[in-house]
Amino acid sequence: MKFQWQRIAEINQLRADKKPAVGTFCIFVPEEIIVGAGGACYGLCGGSNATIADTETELPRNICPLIKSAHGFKFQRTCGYTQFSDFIYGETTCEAKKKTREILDKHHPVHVMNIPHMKREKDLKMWKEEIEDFKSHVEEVTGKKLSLEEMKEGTKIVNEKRKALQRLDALRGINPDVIPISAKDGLLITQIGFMDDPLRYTQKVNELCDELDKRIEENNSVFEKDTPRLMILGTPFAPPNWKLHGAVKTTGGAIINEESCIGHRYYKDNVDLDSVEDEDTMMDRLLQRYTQVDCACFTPNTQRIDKILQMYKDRKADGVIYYTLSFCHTYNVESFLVSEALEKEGIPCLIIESDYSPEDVGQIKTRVEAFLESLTFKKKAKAFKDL
Ligand code: BJ8
Repeated sequence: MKFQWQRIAEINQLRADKKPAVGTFCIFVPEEIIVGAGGACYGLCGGSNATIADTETELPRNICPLIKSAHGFKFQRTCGYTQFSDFIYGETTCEAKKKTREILDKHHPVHVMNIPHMKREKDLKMWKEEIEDFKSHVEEVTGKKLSLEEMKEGTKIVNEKRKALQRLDALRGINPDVIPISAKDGLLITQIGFMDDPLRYTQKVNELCDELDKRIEENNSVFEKDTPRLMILGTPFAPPNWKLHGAVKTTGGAIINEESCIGHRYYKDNVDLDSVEDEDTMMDRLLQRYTQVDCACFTPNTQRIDKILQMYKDRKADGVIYYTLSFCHTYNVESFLVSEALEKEGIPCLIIESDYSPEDVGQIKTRVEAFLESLTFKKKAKAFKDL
Protein backbone atom coordinates (compact mmCIF):
# COMPACT_ATOMS: atom_id res chain seq x y z
CA MET A 1 0.00 0.00 0.00
CA LYS A 2 2.89 2.33 0.91
CA PHE A 3 4.34 1.67 -2.55
CA GLN A 4 1.04 2.66 -4.18
CA TRP A 5 0.84 6.02 -2.39
CA GLN A 6 4.49 6.73 -3.03
CA ARG A 7 4.04 6.06 -6.73
CA ILE A 8 0.89 8.18 -6.94
CA ALA A 9 2.76 11.02 -5.22
CA GLU A 10 5.55 10.66 -7.81
CA ILE A 11 3.02 10.78 -10.62
CA ASN A 12 1.50 13.93 -9.17
CA GLN A 13 4.92 15.53 -9.01
CA LEU A 14 5.52 14.65 -12.67
CA ARG A 15 2.25 16.34 -13.60
CA ALA A 16 3.20 19.41 -11.61
CA ASP A 17 6.36 19.51 -13.74
CA LYS A 18 4.26 19.34 -16.95
CA LYS A 19 5.20 15.72 -17.66
CA PRO A 20 2.46 13.42 -18.96
CA ALA A 21 0.70 10.83 -16.76
CA VAL A 22 -1.12 8.28 -18.89
CA GLY A 23 -3.23 5.36 -17.67
CA THR A 24 -3.86 2.42 -19.96
CA PHE A 25 -5.69 -0.91 -20.22
CA CYS A 26 -3.78 -2.16 -23.22
CA ILE A 27 -0.19 -2.90 -24.19
CA PHE A 28 -0.57 -1.20 -27.57
CA VAL A 29 0.14 2.13 -25.91
CA PRO A 30 3.48 3.43 -27.28
CA GLU A 31 4.92 3.96 -23.83
CA GLU A 32 8.33 4.86 -25.27
CA ILE A 33 6.83 8.22 -26.27
CA ILE A 34 5.45 8.92 -22.79
CA VAL A 35 8.67 7.88 -21.06
CA GLY A 36 10.66 9.91 -23.61
CA ALA A 37 8.61 12.95 -22.60
CA GLY A 38 9.69 12.32 -19.00
CA GLY A 39 6.24 11.08 -17.99
CA ALA A 40 4.64 8.00 -16.48
CA CYS A 41 2.75 5.32 -18.40
CA TYR A 42 0.96 2.86 -16.16
CA GLY A 43 -1.60 0.08 -16.29
CA LEU A 44 -4.87 0.78 -14.52
CA CYS A 45 -6.51 -1.68 -12.15
CA GLY A 46 -9.10 -3.88 -13.78
CA GLY A 47 -8.99 -7.18 -11.95
CA SER A 48 -11.32 -6.63 -9.01
CA ASN A 49 -14.86 -7.79 -8.51
CA ALA A 50 -15.51 -4.95 -6.06
CA THR A 51 -16.20 -2.30 -8.69
CA ILE A 52 -18.38 -4.37 -11.02
CA ALA A 53 -21.83 -4.07 -9.43
CA ASP A 54 -21.70 -0.25 -9.49
CA THR A 55 -20.54 -0.12 -13.07
CA GLU A 56 -23.49 -2.19 -14.26
CA THR A 57 -25.61 0.94 -13.99
CA GLU A 58 -23.76 2.15 -17.11
CA LEU A 59 -22.53 -1.04 -18.76
CA PRO A 60 -24.33 -4.27 -19.68
CA ARG A 61 -23.95 -7.28 -17.42
CA ASN A 62 -22.74 -9.57 -20.20
CA ILE A 63 -19.42 -8.00 -21.17
CA CYS A 64 -15.88 -8.90 -20.11
CA PRO A 65 -15.22 -8.37 -16.36
CA LEU A 66 -11.89 -6.64 -17.07
CA ILE A 67 -13.69 -3.80 -18.83
CA LYS A 68 -16.39 -3.51 -16.19
CA SER A 69 -13.91 -3.63 -13.33
CA ALA A 70 -11.66 -0.98 -14.86
CA HIS A 71 -14.58 1.27 -15.77
CA GLY A 72 -15.88 0.79 -12.22
CA PHE A 73 -12.70 2.16 -10.67
CA LYS A 74 -13.30 5.41 -12.52
CA PHE A 75 -17.02 5.35 -11.82
CA GLN A 76 -16.37 4.95 -8.08
CA ARG A 77 -13.34 7.26 -8.17
CA THR A 78 -11.44 4.71 -6.08
CA CYS A 79 -8.24 4.36 -8.15
CA GLY A 80 -5.63 7.07 -7.56
CA TYR A 81 -3.80 6.13 -10.77
CA THR A 82 -6.93 6.77 -12.81
CA GLN A 83 -7.86 9.94 -10.96
CA PHE A 84 -4.46 11.55 -11.40
CA SER A 85 -3.89 10.70 -15.06
CA ASP A 86 -3.86 13.41 -17.72
CA PHE A 87 -5.73 11.04 -19.96
CA ILE A 88 -6.57 7.37 -20.36
CA TYR A 89 -5.30 5.56 -23.40
CA GLY A 90 -8.08 3.77 -25.25
CA GLU A 91 -7.92 1.59 -28.34
CA THR A 92 -10.12 -0.19 -30.83
CA THR A 93 -9.10 -3.76 -30.10
CA CYS A 94 -12.26 -5.52 -28.91
CA GLU A 95 -15.83 -4.31 -29.38
CA ALA A 96 -16.69 -3.93 -25.72
CA LYS A 97 -13.57 -1.91 -24.92
CA LYS A 98 -14.06 0.32 -27.93
CA LYS A 99 -17.63 1.22 -27.02
CA THR A 100 -16.94 1.54 -23.30
CA ARG A 101 -14.37 4.24 -24.04
CA GLU A 102 -17.18 6.45 -25.36
CA ILE A 103 -18.86 6.27 -21.95
CA LEU A 104 -15.58 6.56 -20.05
CA ASP A 105 -14.89 9.78 -21.94
CA LYS A 106 -17.82 11.35 -20.06
CA HIS A 107 -15.92 10.83 -16.78
CA HIS A 108 -12.28 11.33 -17.79
CA PRO A 109 -10.31 12.49 -20.85
CA VAL A 110 -9.61 9.57 -23.19
CA HIS A 111 -7.36 9.37 -26.24
CA VAL A 112 -8.38 6.57 -28.57
CA MET A 113 -5.88 5.01 -30.93
CA ASN A 114 -7.28 3.16 -33.91
CA ILE A 115 -5.62 -0.27 -33.87
CA PRO A 116 -6.39 -2.19 -37.07
CA HIS A 117 -7.59 -5.78 -36.94
CA MET A 118 -5.43 -6.92 -39.85
CA LYS A 119 -1.75 -6.42 -40.58
CA ARG A 120 -1.82 -5.60 -44.29
CA GLU A 121 0.31 -2.84 -45.81
CA LYS A 122 -2.57 -0.32 -45.77
CA ASP A 123 -3.39 -1.18 -42.16
CA LEU A 124 0.20 -0.59 -41.10
CA LYS A 125 0.26 2.77 -42.84
CA MET A 126 -2.76 3.86 -40.84
CA TRP A 127 -1.27 2.43 -37.62
CA LYS A 128 1.91 4.47 -38.09
CA GLU A 129 -0.18 7.62 -38.46
CA GLU A 130 -1.95 6.71 -35.24
CA ILE A 131 1.41 6.51 -33.42
CA GLU A 132 2.29 9.93 -34.82
CA ASP A 133 -1.06 11.30 -33.60
CA PHE A 134 -0.41 9.82 -30.20
CA LYS A 135 2.91 11.64 -30.05
CA SER A 136 1.17 14.93 -30.94
CA HIS A 137 -1.36 14.30 -28.20
CA VAL A 138 1.41 13.83 -25.64
CA GLU A 139 3.03 17.05 -26.91
CA GLU A 140 -0.27 18.87 -26.30
CA VAL A 141 -0.10 17.78 -22.66
CA THR A 142 3.53 18.83 -22.18
CA GLY A 143 3.23 21.94 -24.31
CA LYS A 144 6.48 21.17 -26.12
CA LYS A 145 7.78 19.18 -29.03
CA LEU A 146 9.30 15.80 -28.31
CA SER A 147 12.73 15.46 -29.88
CA LEU A 148 14.17 12.39 -31.60
CA GLU A 149 16.79 12.10 -28.85
CA GLU A 150 14.09 12.11 -26.15
CA MET A 151 12.18 9.40 -28.00
CA LYS A 152 15.32 7.30 -28.30
CA GLU A 153 16.05 7.78 -24.62
CA GLY A 154 12.50 6.73 -23.68
CA THR A 155 12.84 3.68 -25.91
CA LYS A 156 16.14 2.67 -24.33
CA ILE A 157 14.57 2.82 -20.86
CA VAL A 158 11.57 0.70 -21.89
CA ASN A 159 13.78 -1.76 -23.80
CA GLU A 160 15.86 -2.29 -20.64
CA LYS A 161 12.72 -2.91 -18.62
CA ARG A 162 11.50 -5.51 -21.12
CA LYS A 163 14.95 -7.12 -21.16
CA ALA A 164 14.82 -7.51 -17.37
CA LEU A 165 11.41 -9.15 -17.67
CA GLN A 166 12.70 -11.48 -20.39
CA ARG A 167 15.46 -12.48 -18.01
CA LEU A 168 12.96 -13.16 -15.21
CA ASP A 169 10.79 -15.17 -17.61
CA ALA A 170 13.76 -17.34 -18.60
CA LEU A 171 14.71 -17.94 -14.97
CA ARG A 172 11.14 -18.94 -14.10
CA GLY A 173 10.87 -21.56 -16.77
CA ILE A 174 14.02 -22.55 -18.55
CA ASN A 175 15.52 -25.04 -16.04
CA PRO A 176 13.42 -28.24 -16.01
CA ASP A 177 14.52 -29.20 -12.47
CA VAL A 178 14.61 -25.91 -10.58
CA ILE A 179 11.85 -23.31 -10.44
CA PRO A 180 13.35 -20.58 -8.26
CA ILE A 181 10.24 -18.44 -7.69
CA SER A 182 6.56 -19.09 -7.01
CA ALA A 183 3.97 -18.45 -9.72
CA LYS A 184 2.12 -15.83 -7.72
CA ASP A 185 5.31 -13.90 -7.00
CA GLY A 186 6.28 -14.11 -10.67
CA LEU A 187 2.91 -12.71 -11.72
CA LEU A 188 2.91 -10.02 -9.04
CA ILE A 189 6.31 -8.76 -10.13
CA THR A 190 5.09 -8.54 -13.73
CA GLN A 191 1.97 -6.68 -12.60
CA ILE A 192 4.06 -4.17 -10.61
CA GLY A 193 5.99 -3.48 -13.80
CA PHE A 194 2.90 -1.75 -15.16
CA MET A 195 2.88 0.76 -12.29
CA ASP A 196 6.40 1.42 -11.14
CA ASP A 197 8.98 3.87 -12.41
CA PRO A 198 10.74 1.96 -15.21
CA LEU A 199 14.33 2.75 -14.13
CA ARG A 200 13.78 1.72 -10.51
CA TYR A 201 11.78 -1.33 -11.58
CA THR A 202 14.44 -2.55 -14.01
CA GLN A 203 17.11 -2.27 -11.36
CA LYS A 204 14.99 -4.21 -8.83
CA VAL A 205 14.04 -6.96 -11.29
CA ASN A 206 17.69 -7.43 -12.25
CA GLU A 207 18.67 -7.65 -8.57
CA LEU A 208 15.98 -10.29 -8.08
CA CYS A 209 17.24 -12.18 -11.14
CA ASP A 210 20.77 -12.24 -9.66
CA GLU A 211 19.27 -13.87 -6.58
CA LEU A 212 17.30 -16.35 -8.70
CA ASP A 213 20.48 -17.21 -10.63
CA LYS A 214 22.05 -18.15 -7.31
CA ARG A 215 19.04 -20.24 -6.27
CA ILE A 216 19.29 -22.18 -9.52
CA GLU A 217 23.01 -22.73 -9.02
CA GLU A 218 22.26 -24.07 -5.55
CA ASN A 219 19.40 -26.28 -6.82
CA ASN A 220 17.03 -24.35 -4.60
CA SER A 221 13.56 -24.86 -6.10
CA VAL A 222 10.30 -23.62 -4.58
CA PHE A 223 8.56 -26.69 -6.06
CA GLU A 224 9.25 -30.34 -5.46
CA LYS A 225 10.95 -32.29 -8.23
CA ASP A 226 8.48 -33.54 -10.87
CA THR A 227 5.78 -30.97 -10.04
CA PRO A 228 3.81 -30.55 -13.31
CA ARG A 229 5.03 -27.47 -15.18
CA LEU A 230 2.24 -25.34 -16.63
CA MET A 231 2.11 -22.49 -19.10
CA ILE A 232 -0.91 -20.18 -18.92
CA LEU A 233 -2.26 -18.80 -22.20
CA GLY A 234 -4.89 -16.19 -22.88
CA THR A 235 -6.39 -13.00 -21.49
CA PRO A 236 -4.47 -10.64 -19.18
CA PHE A 237 -4.35 -10.89 -15.39
CA ALA A 238 -5.02 -7.30 -14.38
CA PRO A 239 -4.30 -6.71 -10.69
CA PRO A 240 -5.68 -7.91 -8.31
CA ASN A 241 -6.78 -10.96 -10.33
CA TRP A 242 -4.82 -13.86 -8.80
CA LYS A 243 -7.68 -16.34 -8.88
CA LEU A 244 -6.24 -18.92 -11.27
CA HIS A 245 -2.72 -18.69 -9.83
CA GLY A 246 -4.18 -19.24 -6.36
CA ALA A 247 -6.13 -22.29 -7.55
CA VAL A 248 -3.08 -23.84 -9.22
CA LYS A 249 -0.96 -23.18 -6.14
CA THR A 250 -3.35 -24.95 -3.80
CA THR A 251 -3.67 -27.94 -6.11
CA GLY A 252 0.08 -28.43 -6.44
CA GLY A 253 1.04 -27.26 -9.94
CA ALA A 254 3.85 -24.93 -10.99
CA ILE A 255 3.13 -22.07 -13.39
CA ILE A 256 6.28 -21.23 -15.30
CA ASN A 257 5.02 -18.30 -17.36
CA GLU A 258 2.03 -16.42 -18.71
CA GLU A 259 1.44 -16.07 -22.45
CA SER A 260 -0.60 -13.00 -21.75
CA CYS A 261 -0.42 -9.22 -22.01
CA ILE A 262 0.57 -9.12 -18.35
CA GLY A 263 3.28 -11.57 -19.26
CA HIS A 264 5.22 -12.71 -22.29
CA ARG A 265 3.18 -10.81 -24.90
CA TYR A 266 4.21 -7.55 -23.24
CA TYR A 267 7.94 -8.05 -22.93
CA LYS A 268 8.93 -10.48 -25.67
CA ASP A 269 9.87 -7.82 -28.29
CA ASN A 270 12.08 -4.76 -28.11
CA VAL A 271 12.35 -1.74 -30.37
CA ASP A 272 15.35 -1.90 -32.68
CA LEU A 273 17.22 1.41 -32.32
CA ASP A 274 20.04 0.56 -34.71
CA SER A 275 20.76 3.42 -37.15
CA VAL A 276 17.72 5.47 -36.12
CA GLU A 277 18.72 8.92 -37.40
CA ASP A 278 15.35 10.57 -38.03
CA GLU A 279 11.84 10.68 -36.68
CA ASP A 280 10.32 8.76 -39.59
CA THR A 281 12.62 5.78 -38.97
CA MET A 282 11.86 6.01 -35.25
CA MET A 283 8.15 5.73 -36.01
CA ASP A 284 8.78 2.76 -38.33
CA ARG A 285 10.70 0.97 -35.58
CA LEU A 286 7.95 1.57 -33.04
CA LEU A 287 5.43 0.26 -35.55
CA GLN A 288 7.58 -2.78 -36.25
CA ARG A 289 7.66 -3.64 -32.57
CA TYR A 290 3.96 -3.11 -31.90
CA THR A 291 2.86 -5.16 -34.89
CA GLN A 292 4.53 -8.17 -33.27
CA VAL A 293 1.97 -8.10 -30.46
CA ASP A 294 -0.18 -11.13 -31.21
CA CYS A 295 -3.45 -10.07 -29.57
CA ALA A 296 -6.44 -12.21 -30.51
CA CYS A 297 -8.14 -9.10 -31.92
CA PHE A 298 -6.15 -9.69 -35.13
CA THR A 299 -7.26 -11.88 -37.97
CA PRO A 300 -5.50 -14.04 -38.92
CA ASN A 301 -3.32 -14.48 -35.82
CA THR A 302 -1.28 -17.57 -36.61
CA GLN A 303 1.96 -16.08 -35.26
CA ARG A 304 0.48 -16.50 -31.77
CA ILE A 305 0.08 -20.25 -32.26
CA ASP A 306 3.63 -20.64 -33.61
CA LYS A 307 4.97 -18.73 -30.61
CA ILE A 308 3.01 -20.87 -28.11
CA LEU A 309 4.32 -24.12 -29.62
CA GLN A 310 7.89 -22.82 -29.54
CA MET A 311 7.59 -21.63 -25.95
CA TYR A 312 6.19 -24.96 -24.89
CA LYS A 313 9.18 -26.78 -26.31
CA ASP A 314 11.75 -24.30 -24.95
CA ARG A 315 10.36 -24.46 -21.45
CA LYS A 316 9.82 -28.20 -21.35
CA ALA A 317 6.31 -27.65 -20.01
CA ASP A 318 3.99 -30.53 -19.18
CA GLY A 319 0.73 -28.89 -20.15
CA VAL A 320 -1.09 -25.61 -20.70
CA ILE A 321 -4.12 -23.91 -19.23
CA TYR A 322 -5.95 -21.70 -21.71
CA TYR A 323 -7.51 -19.02 -19.56
CA THR A 324 -10.15 -16.72 -20.93
CA LEU A 325 -12.32 -14.15 -19.26
CA SER A 326 -16.06 -14.60 -19.69
CA PHE A 327 -17.49 -12.72 -22.68
CA CYS A 328 -14.06 -12.15 -24.23
CA HIS A 329 -15.07 -13.27 -27.68
CA THR A 330 -11.69 -12.90 -29.36
CA TYR A 331 -9.73 -15.11 -26.95
CA ASN A 332 -12.67 -17.43 -26.43
CA VAL A 333 -13.08 -18.11 -30.14
CA GLU A 334 -9.32 -18.32 -30.73
CA SER A 335 -9.09 -21.05 -28.07
CA PHE A 336 -10.48 -23.47 -30.67
CA LEU A 337 -7.61 -22.88 -33.10
CA VAL A 338 -5.00 -22.88 -30.35
CA SER A 339 -6.25 -26.10 -28.74
CA GLU A 340 -6.49 -27.74 -32.17
CA ALA A 341 -2.80 -26.92 -32.81
CA LEU A 342 -1.85 -28.13 -29.33
CA GLU A 343 -3.73 -31.37 -29.79
CA LYS A 344 -1.90 -32.03 -33.07
CA GLU A 345 1.37 -31.77 -31.14
CA GLY A 346 0.06 -33.97 -28.31
CA ILE A 347 0.15 -31.10 -25.80
CA PRO A 348 -2.37 -31.44 -22.96
CA CYS A 349 -4.61 -28.39 -22.61
CA LEU A 350 -7.27 -27.38 -20.10
CA ILE A 351 -9.59 -24.51 -21.04
CA ILE A 352 -10.90 -22.37 -18.21
CA GLU A 353 -13.35 -19.54 -18.67
CA SER A 354 -13.98 -17.43 -15.62
CA ASP A 355 -14.79 -13.99 -14.23
CA TYR A 356 -13.81 -12.20 -11.03
CA SER A 357 -16.48 -13.59 -8.72
CA PRO A 358 -15.38 -16.10 -6.07
CA GLU A 359 -18.24 -18.47 -6.95
CA ASP A 360 -16.37 -20.81 -9.28
CA VAL A 361 -13.12 -21.08 -7.28
CA GLY A 362 -14.02 -24.56 -5.99
CA GLN A 363 -14.96 -25.74 -9.47
CA ILE A 364 -11.71 -24.38 -10.96
CA LYS A 365 -9.67 -26.14 -8.27
CA THR A 366 -11.41 -29.45 -8.99
CA ARG A 367 -10.75 -29.14 -12.72
CA VAL A 368 -7.11 -28.10 -12.25
CA GLU A 369 -6.60 -30.93 -9.77
CA ALA A 370 -7.92 -33.52 -12.25
CA PHE A 371 -5.75 -32.01 -15.00
CA LEU A 372 -2.63 -32.14 -12.81
CA GLU A 373 -3.36 -35.75 -11.91
CA SER A 374 -3.51 -36.68 -15.58
CA LEU A 375 -0.20 -34.84 -16.22
CA THR A 376 1.48 -36.59 -13.29
CA PHE A 377 0.22 -39.94 -14.54
CA LYS A 378 1.60 -39.20 -18.04
CA LYS A 379 4.97 -38.17 -16.59
CA LYS A 380 5.23 -41.36 -14.54
CA ALA A 381 4.17 -43.52 -17.48
CA LYS A 382 6.84 -41.87 -19.66
CA ALA A 383 9.54 -42.33 -17.01
CA PHE A 384 8.57 -45.99 -16.71
CA LYS A 385 8.71 -46.45 -20.49
CA ASP A 386 12.15 -44.78 -20.63
CA LEU A 387 13.59 -47.18 -18.02
S1 BJ8 B 1 -3.26 -6.36 -26.64
S2 BJ8 B 1 -5.32 -8.77 -25.02
S3 BJ8 B 1 -4.31 -5.75 -23.41
S4 BJ8 B 1 -6.68 -5.78 -26.13
S5 BJ8 B 1 -10.13 -9.71 -22.13
S6 BJ8 B 1 -10.88 -6.30 -22.69
S7 BJ8 B 1 -9.75 -8.38 -25.39
S8 BJ8 B 1 -12.97 -8.73 -24.01
S9 BJ8 B 1 -7.53 -7.05 -22.61
FE1 BJ8 B 1 -6.12 -6.85 -24.26
FE2 BJ8 B 1 -4.66 -5.09 -25.51
FE3 BJ8 B 1 -5.27 -7.37 -26.73
FE4 BJ8 B 1 -3.59 -7.37 -24.73
FE5 BJ8 B 1 -11.49 -7.21 -24.62
FE6 BJ8 B 1 -10.97 -9.74 -24.16
FE7 BJ8 B 1 -11.79 -8.25 -22.18
FE8 BJ8 B 1 -9.41 -7.88 -23.21
